[in-house]
Amino acid sequence: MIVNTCQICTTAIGAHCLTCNKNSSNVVVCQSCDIGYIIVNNFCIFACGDGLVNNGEECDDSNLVPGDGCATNCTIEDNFACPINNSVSKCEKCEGATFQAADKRACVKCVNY
Ligand SMILES: [Ca+2]
Repeated sequence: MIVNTCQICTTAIGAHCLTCNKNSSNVVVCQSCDIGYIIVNNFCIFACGDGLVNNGEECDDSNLVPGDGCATNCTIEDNFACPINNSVSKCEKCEGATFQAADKRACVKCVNY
């Protein structure tokens, strides 16, 4: 039996579960979560800080410390660059004659004209 209303999912499983169904043991199982959340042990937990760049995150450097390039909500902070890879984000500050690229994935060298 497919159950896909938010109310049923959140009542049965907890907040942030968007879709769910019942397995053969009649247990409600979460199928998908709000953006920024991942399923762990049938609960949707906030995925920012887990060290993986999940759906809805620009970066994830395994912590929730502001000022290191990846903010507490897993967005890239101003004047930092966080290259994309599938593992932990390693952000660098754009210092010297560099500036943050539009996609926030690299520091771009300033060019003198
Ligand atoms: Ca994450």
